[in-house]
Amino acid sequence: MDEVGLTVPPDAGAVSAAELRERVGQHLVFSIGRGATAARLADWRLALSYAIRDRIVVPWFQTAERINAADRKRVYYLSMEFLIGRLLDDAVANLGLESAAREAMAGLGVDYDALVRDEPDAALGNGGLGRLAACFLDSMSAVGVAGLGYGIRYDHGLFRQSFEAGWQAEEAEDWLAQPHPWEFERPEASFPIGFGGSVGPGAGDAGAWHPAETVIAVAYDTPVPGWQGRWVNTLRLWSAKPTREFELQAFNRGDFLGAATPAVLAETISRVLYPDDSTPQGRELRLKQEYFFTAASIRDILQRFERRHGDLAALPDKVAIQLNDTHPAIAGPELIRLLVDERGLAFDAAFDIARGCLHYTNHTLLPEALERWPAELLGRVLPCHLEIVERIDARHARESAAAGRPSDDGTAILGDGEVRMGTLAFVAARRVNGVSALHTRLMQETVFGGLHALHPERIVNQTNGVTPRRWLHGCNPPLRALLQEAIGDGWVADLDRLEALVPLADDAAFRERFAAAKRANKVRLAPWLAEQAGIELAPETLLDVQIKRFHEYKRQLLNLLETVALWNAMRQAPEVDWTPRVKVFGGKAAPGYRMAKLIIKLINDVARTVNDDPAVRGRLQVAFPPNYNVSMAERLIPAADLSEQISTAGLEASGTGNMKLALNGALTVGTLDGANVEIRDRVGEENIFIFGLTAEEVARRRAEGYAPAACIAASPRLAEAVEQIASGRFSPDEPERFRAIVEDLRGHDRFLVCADFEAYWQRQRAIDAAWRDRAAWTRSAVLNVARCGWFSSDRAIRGYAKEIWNAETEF
Ligand code: F58
Repeated sequence: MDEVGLTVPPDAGAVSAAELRERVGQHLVFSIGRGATAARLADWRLALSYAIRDRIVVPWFQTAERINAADRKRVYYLSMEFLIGRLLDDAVANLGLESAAREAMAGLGVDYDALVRDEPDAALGNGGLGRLAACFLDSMSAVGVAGLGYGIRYDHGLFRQSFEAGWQAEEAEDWLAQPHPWEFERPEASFPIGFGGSVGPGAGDAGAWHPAETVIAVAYDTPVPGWQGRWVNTLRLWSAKPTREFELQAFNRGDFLGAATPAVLAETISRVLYPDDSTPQGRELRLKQEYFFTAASIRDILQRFERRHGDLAALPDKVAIQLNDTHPAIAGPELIRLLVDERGLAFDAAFDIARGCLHYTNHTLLPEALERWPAELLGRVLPCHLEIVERIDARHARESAAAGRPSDDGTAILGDGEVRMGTLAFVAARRVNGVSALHTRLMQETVFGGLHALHPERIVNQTNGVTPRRWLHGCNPPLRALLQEAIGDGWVADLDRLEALVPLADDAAFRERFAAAKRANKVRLAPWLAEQAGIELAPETLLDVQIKRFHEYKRQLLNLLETVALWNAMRQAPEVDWTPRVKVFGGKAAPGYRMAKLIIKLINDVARTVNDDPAVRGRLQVAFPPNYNVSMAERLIPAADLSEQISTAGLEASGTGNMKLALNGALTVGTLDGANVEIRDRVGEENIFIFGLTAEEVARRRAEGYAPAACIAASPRLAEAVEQIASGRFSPDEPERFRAIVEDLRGHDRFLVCADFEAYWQRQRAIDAAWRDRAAWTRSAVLNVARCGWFSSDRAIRGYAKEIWNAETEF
């Protein structure tokens, strides 16, 4: 770096407020082109972001040099989604520049917090899967893994949600409307990506592919600084560009629109994030997106390897590739194709190399959410890859037969005219992991049972985690300050240190300060909640939150039925001293998921009825602020008292919101599902409210022939709530509106809402009672924080590095 005469000191943190202020002023003028008097909030935000980014660049180069010098094994995290959120405050905190940034901006007459809030969320993901990828990026930098995230630079992230008369409406999201200050465009890092065409006899034994259509994948790099800026990895997102801006012949003919059409078509590939989280869309464009970013990433990986190494057989020693769900599962066939067609390796050698590098994380066992592509479609869009998939399938069948375990339809990749991407990913991977202990066991016993019998060493568990930087240090300043005083700040990089709080749970003075921090978060939330949802949140009120995507298995409907039953009970017994509650719902439904959207409307209709009822004023309110996203989670989580994790047991792979809420001192009401089980194991049975059927009981009930009508008949309060919904009590303008919900509850109830209702109701009443002994409640909350250190994504990444990637960590 010296040779380019850089004057920026390499020590990221070492910058004074005065110096930073000077740099912000320079960026405002020379990067944004605006003077201080004309500058708008966004201009100041961009100027500060560039000034902060300047502090990251040198450590970024140094990280690359260290990785190269040590020839470290690299870890590539391939994910269709990175649900990043805002970056400014995160970068500032990671670099330890909070007070410098505040002081610098105050000196310029600008409020730092307003700048932070001005940044649009980078919402390049749907939910947990995308947010996990973002936490893992943070942790790979925090613990010093030589990691690189690959994804798509969508022009439009997840849609913006609003409510029109209580119905979800979707609007296009536009995060790139203003410059995105954190990225560097890399026009030189680009690859042509082909689609369609034919496969002829050619080099190698897989046949050469002649695509009919080609687009260019162009890289955009965002540096990802770890804690204290010591290590900076990269997020590389691909954008689709046309091979030619104009078809010149058409242009010269005067057909200007026609001349631009191929370019527009090419660019549609990275135009928009698919908002579907329930069913694989049978859409060609989605398949093209998957191949587009996977192919670009694999080529980039090979190119980087080949710059320093000759022998491709060494690829598995130097490269680990993690597939975040099956969306990049075409990586296996693509890597084999490149090794065979372009490097001249034999198929079997190429397969062994690919399987040495690839690892696959599964995030769902819901059959309708497991990706499958019609073989016809795959063959049309990726003809060469379909041939390779057939060869992989045949080889796997041979291998299995040779081991005396002939594969069957349950273990075949191709079947019923479809390519089963989960099976493909499994067969082409060295390790396959589930995301909680229960989920991993269910993978082994159910969906992947046949494959597990063939390859008993392949499926391993890595329970999810969340980054303590964003999800405690960043989002919860009052608790952060208290922790700093009580136990220092070592926990930010080593979350297990929260255990030092355990004895403080019995210290009344500490508990009071802990409760005061929670209270401060609620006071901070109140005006926002009033503005967003017309709700008055008094700090003494129990704040009960269910924030996550809308899906029937997550059972927002169970929570709502309990709300209706509680409303009835309060009206019927006004003399009782009810525990006051505010119930908050937050989340989006996939635009095509009709039932989920109807449940959203029902929540809004119930909310209106309950909130307008003077009989329950000050006792029960329902809030549904629209457009739940990462930034909203950062507001709600620190203030929450109760965390709703009530999925049908066996269906939530892990959950990560459950970890964030517990880490911020909310108590969980939950089923024994996903990582709730591990949260219970750590915080202790007495500090969590578990209820309902277990995964085994759910399976048994279903096998016995579950009839929800009997559960409804046995619970008068459930029957009353269902009847009110059926008779239009919440929709007098359209009494039949919720018929689909009622019919489903009474006749089918796939997710066993009715079976778990009474247990849930009883647990909620126990929670009401527990809230009244505030010292005991706070003690439990402290113990939740103290014992949730294990749910750090740093622990998860260290686990992946050791048990899956065989990669070093720096620290
Ligand atoms: C989630 N999956 C799981 N999928 O539901 C959750 O239990 C888990 O904690 C989390 O992954 C992280 O492991 C999830 O978020 C999606 O959003 C997909 C988006 C693309 C289509 C299919 C679903």
